[in-house]
Amino acid sequence: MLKRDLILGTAGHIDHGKTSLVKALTGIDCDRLPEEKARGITIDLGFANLDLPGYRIGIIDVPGHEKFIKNMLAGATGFDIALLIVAADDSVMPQTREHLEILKFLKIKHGLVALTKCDLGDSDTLEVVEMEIRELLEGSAFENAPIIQTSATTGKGIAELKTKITHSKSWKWKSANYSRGQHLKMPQLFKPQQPLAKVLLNLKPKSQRFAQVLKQKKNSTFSDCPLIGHLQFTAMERL
Ligand SMILES: Nc1nc2c(ncn2[C@@H]2O[C@H](COP(=O)(O)OP(=O)(O)O)[C@@H](O)[C@H]2O)c(=O)[nH]1
Ligand SMILES: [Mg+2]
Repeated sequence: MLKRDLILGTAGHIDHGKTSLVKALTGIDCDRLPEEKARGITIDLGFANLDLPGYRIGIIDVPGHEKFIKNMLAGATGFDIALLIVAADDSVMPQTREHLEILKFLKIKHGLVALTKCDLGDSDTLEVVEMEIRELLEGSAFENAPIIQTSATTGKGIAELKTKITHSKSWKWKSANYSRGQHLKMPQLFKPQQPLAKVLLNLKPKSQRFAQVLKQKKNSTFSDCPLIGHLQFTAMERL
């Protein structure tokens, strides 16, 4: 049977263990830039993949630092499923909230929560942090998302997380090429700063079909967001 393609992306505050969790899930270190290695933080988007029964999951790992929020936004436009990450020893922090707001803005409906670094918290702490997460998610599409206790250090919860991704009813119905990116609205994402014609010149042949459609649109200009490139075209081609 053909595996279904889904993009899962991380979200959450810096140092909460996003990149470590992706590595624990896939064996892939998404921090590939020398500067990321030197500073020990994620700067640009990182990519990994995970084959699960029935699904081929592409993973996008985003930076949690507030300075790199544009990169996070760029990655998040391609998410089908968000993996919101909150560290047990730090709980909900500013970029946990900010990234959640971005997920809401992009109308991403599917998600899970990983409570990371559980090796650093006792059961009372974990319970309190889970309560804070539930409070944060109240009223959002992620209100009933599963919260999985994990530790990239001990391996706790990694198998359970894979199982939850595989068996979630929430996205099970999706066909192999279902339309992702319904949430992308040109006027919202692209500010009238750069003539679209210029951007079109740089498009890869793959995107030319969509470029034709864009040409007919009124708001055919691009924002100055450095990342809007390939990912958004890929997502928008599916509109
Ligand atoms: N004790 C413990 N430390 C962790 C765990 N996951 C990540 N870390 C550490 O937390 C720091 C930040 O992790 P990283 O994955 O880079 O966080 P990110 O900024 O959210 O991507 C690193 O020093 C990791 O070694 C965990 O499960 N347990
Ligand atoms: Mg990281």
